[in-house]
Amino acid sequence: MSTEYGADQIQILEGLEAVRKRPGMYIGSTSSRGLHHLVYEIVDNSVDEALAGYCKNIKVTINKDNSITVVDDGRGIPVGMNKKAGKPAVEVVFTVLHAGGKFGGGGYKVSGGLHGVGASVVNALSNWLEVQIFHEGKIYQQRYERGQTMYPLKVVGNCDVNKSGTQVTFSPDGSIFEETVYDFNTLKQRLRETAFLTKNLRITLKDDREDPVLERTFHYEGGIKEFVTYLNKSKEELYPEVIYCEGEKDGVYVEVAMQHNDSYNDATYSFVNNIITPEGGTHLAGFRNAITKTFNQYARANKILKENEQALSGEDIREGLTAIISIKIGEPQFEGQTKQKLGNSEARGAVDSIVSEQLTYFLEQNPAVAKSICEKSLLAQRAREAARKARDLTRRKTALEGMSLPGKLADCSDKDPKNCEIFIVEGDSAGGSAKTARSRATQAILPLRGKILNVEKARLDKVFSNAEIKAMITAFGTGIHEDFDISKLRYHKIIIMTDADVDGAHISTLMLTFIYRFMPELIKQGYVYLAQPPLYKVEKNKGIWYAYSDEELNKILTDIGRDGNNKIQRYKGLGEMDAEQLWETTMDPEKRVLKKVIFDEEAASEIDVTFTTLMGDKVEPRREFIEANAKYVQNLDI
Ligand code: TSJ
Repeated sequence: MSTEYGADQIQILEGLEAVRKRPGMYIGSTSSRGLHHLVYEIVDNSVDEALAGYCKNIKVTINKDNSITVVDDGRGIPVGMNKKAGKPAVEVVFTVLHAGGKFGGGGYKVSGGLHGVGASVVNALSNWLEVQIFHEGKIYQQRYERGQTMYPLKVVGNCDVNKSGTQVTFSPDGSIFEETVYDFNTLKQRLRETAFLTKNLRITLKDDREDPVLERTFHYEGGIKEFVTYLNKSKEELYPEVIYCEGEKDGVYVEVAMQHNDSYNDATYSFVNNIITPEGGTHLAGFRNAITKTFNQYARANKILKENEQALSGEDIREGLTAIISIKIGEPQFEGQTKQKLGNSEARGAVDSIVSEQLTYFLEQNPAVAKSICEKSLLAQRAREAARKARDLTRRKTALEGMSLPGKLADCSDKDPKNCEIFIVEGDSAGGSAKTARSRATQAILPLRGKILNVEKARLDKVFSNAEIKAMITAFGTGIHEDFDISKLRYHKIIIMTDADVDGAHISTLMLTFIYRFMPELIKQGYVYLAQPPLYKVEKNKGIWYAYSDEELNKILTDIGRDGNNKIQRYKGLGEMDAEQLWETTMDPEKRVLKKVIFDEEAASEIDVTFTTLMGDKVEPRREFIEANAKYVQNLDI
C-alpha cells in the first residue's frame, strides 16, 4: 500500500465504487448494449480530438480475449501534473468521475451523450485497463484494475518524436456484464455512423478473433452527404443531387444533407454532437419548419401551387425524404422523460435560418429538382386526402356498427389485454390447427392468407384498402399513425407465427415491416414476438423430442444415441403439425420459446437500411446483403 494516497484518494475510490455498485445508472444497462457502450465512451474521446482538429485516424480492435483496444493519432491525453488533484491529468481522466474534458482543448466538447460519462466509468467497469500515451518521443503507461491505479504513470519506452496519440485497452468485468462477447456488426454499424458524422475521419475496426482477421475501414470525405447516399442505396433517388446546407449561427454549427427517393417514408435522423436524438427537439423542429416554408414559397412563386390551392403540409414534403441533421453545440440541454430531446432554442433558429436561406438558393439554381420534389409532394397531398376520406368512412362505419372485428379472427374470451395474446398465423390450414389448439380464454388467432402487402412499396391509400392489413389493424384495436392509441391495444402479446423456412421468414419480415412503419410503438414497448416452431421431431422407442435448431438436434441425438432406430422428421411448415403438436411445441405458454422483437433507437438508421434492402425494389443491394449475412440465414432452408 502506498502512503501517498490521502483522503482525496479514498473519496475517488468511493466514486468509482459507486459506478460498480450501480452500473446501470452510468452506462444504461449491463446487457450487451451496455457492453458495447463502453467502446463508444472511449471512442468518443478520440472523436472529440478529431473535432478539435488534431486526430485523423482511430483504430478499434476486438482482441482474441474480447478486450478492446482503441488507438488514435491525436495529441495524447496530457501527462502533466494536475495541480488540484495532485496527479497526472491522464490519471484524473481515468479515476475521477465526470473528469472528462475538463481541461484545455478547443472546438466542441461532446458532452451531449446519453451517458456521456466517459473514461472513468469504463475503467470502473473493467477488470483491467491500460493506457499508453505517445508524446514527444516517449511512451507513457499506466494500468488500473477494477478502477484502482496499479502504479504511478511511468515512461516505458521511446517513440518517434513526431508520433503522438493515445492507446487504451480494456477488458470488461464479467462479474458486472451479463455478456462479455463483442459483436463485430454492432460495433461496425455504430463506427460507420460516427465516420459519416465526422467528415474525413478514418475509423478502422478489426476483429482479431476471426481467422482470417476481419477488418473494415470507414472514411467519408463527403460526411453526412455520403450518409444520405448510403441510406438511399436500396431506393430509387428522385434526383441525383444530395442537397447540402452548412453554416454557423449563435454558437450552433449546422449541417444538413437531404435527398428524396420514390418511397413513402420519412427517414430523417437528427444528431447533436454526433449523438443521435431519437426524439428530435429544437434542431429537428427548425429543419421541418424551414423545408415546409421554403417549398411552399417556391411552389407558390412558380405557380406549381395555384393561389386557391391548399398549402403543402410538412408530411407531404417529407414523403420519401432521407435527411440527416447534425448540429454541434457548446452546451446542449436535453429535455423530456428520457432526456433525449434537444431543448436549446437557439438551435431551432440556427437550423431554420441556415436551411431556409441555402435551400431557397439551391431550388433557384436547380429548377428541375425543385419541380420533381414539389410534384411528389402534390401527389402525396392527394393520396393523403384520399386516405383521409377512406379512413373517415371506416370511422363513421365503426361509429354506426360498433367495433366490428374481422371475420377470420377467432378472438379470446378474456377481455383484459394484459392476459391476452394474438397469434398472427400464416395460411388458413395452420390457422385451423392453431384455432383448435389454442387456449380459448387468452389466445386469439388471426389467420392471414398468403403474402401480405409490402408496405415498403405502397402508398397510404393502397395500404388502407388491403384486407390483411385492415384485419390486423382492427384486431389490434390501436388505430395507426395520428390515430394510434396504445391504451386501446387489445392484446399485450402480438405473436407472429410462420413456417421455419425462407418463405416464413419473408412473411414475418413483411409483417414486421408493416408494424415497424405504421405502429412502431408496439415494438418499442415490447409487445411484438416471434413464435419459434421446432425444426425437427425425433422419435425413438415411443419417446418424442423436438429440436429448435441444428445444434439442438445434434445434442438430442448424442444424448439418446445415434443407432439408426431414430426416426427424424424435418418440419417443412406449421401445417405438418397437428393441433396437439402445435400446442405443445409452439403455443403452450408453459413450454414454448418466444423471441421478443426489440427496437434499438440508436440503430434506427441501420434498421431502416435493412428493411429497405430486404423489401425494396433494387436487387443488387439485396443480393449483397444476403451474401454478407449468409451465415445467419443458411440454416433457414436445408
Ligand atoms: F479518455 C480516454 F481515455 F477515454 C481516451 C482519450 C481514450 C482514447 C483512445 C483517446 C483519448 C484522447 C484524448 N485522445 N486524444 C485526447 N486528447 C486530449 O485529451 C487532449 C490533448 C491535449 C489537450 C490540450 O489542450 O493540449 C487537450 C486534450 C483534451
